[in-house]
Amino acid sequence: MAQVPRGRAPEKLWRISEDRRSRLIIALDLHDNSAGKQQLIKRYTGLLDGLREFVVGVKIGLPLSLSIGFDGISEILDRFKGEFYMIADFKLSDIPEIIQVVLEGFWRMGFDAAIAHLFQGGVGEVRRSIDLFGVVAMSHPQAQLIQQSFHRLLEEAKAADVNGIIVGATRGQLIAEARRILPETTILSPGIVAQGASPAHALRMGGDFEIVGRAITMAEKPLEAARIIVEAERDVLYA
Ligand code: O7M
Repeated sequence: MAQVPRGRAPEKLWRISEDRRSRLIIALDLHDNSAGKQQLIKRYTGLLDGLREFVVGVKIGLPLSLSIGFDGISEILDRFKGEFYMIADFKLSDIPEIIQVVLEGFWRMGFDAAIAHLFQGGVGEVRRSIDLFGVVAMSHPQAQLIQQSFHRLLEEAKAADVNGIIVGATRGQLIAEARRILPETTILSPGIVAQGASPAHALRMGGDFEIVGRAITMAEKPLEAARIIVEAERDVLYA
């Protein structure tokens, strides 16, 4: 049975995950101006309705916001915040006062968590109205500069006492290293399938949750795509 990390864990995320026996967070990045807003909201809510058996968290950022606006996002939050862990991914990298105000806005909208960069410093000063995750290592091959600062960013994550960190699933060794250095910190890993990491790879390396976008949202059968990923995760977690 998988262990829930102690530390400052994102409790709602772990609770839903244990109920559903899943570590899958969906990234709703579909950016689409081809349809009307209400039609798009219907499409996204239909997608989430169909996926609640397997998905525990929903990550929303600029692409979806540009398609349906913040009021459209609020509609989705109102409908689904009771069932999923809702994450605002705008990769904040600002002065602490501004991050704090933005977190309060996200909290009012109904988000459970947000994602911030750590390299700008000061994240530890932010009074948090919702959970906060810090980016430590990114999945794309060009992320060299950030990767050179990997250990410094882990220190920053620890000092800021974030609720979790982001380490790309394409960087398995860095997941293992992050787990070694911060044994109780929740690790979220994007980069599954569309960016080359196989389902459950991040979990095998010591990560906790896998963020998946296109492999599900653009699949002909999103439910089947999600099922395959979650079954691979269960093989690792509950073998
Ligand atoms: O599965 P994909 O490749 O379609 O989508 C991956 C999602 O993860 C997408 O929403 C990216 O913004 C996000 N992501 C990365 O792909 N790489 C990173 O290093 C970090 C993130 C991320 O979510 O950061 C919080």
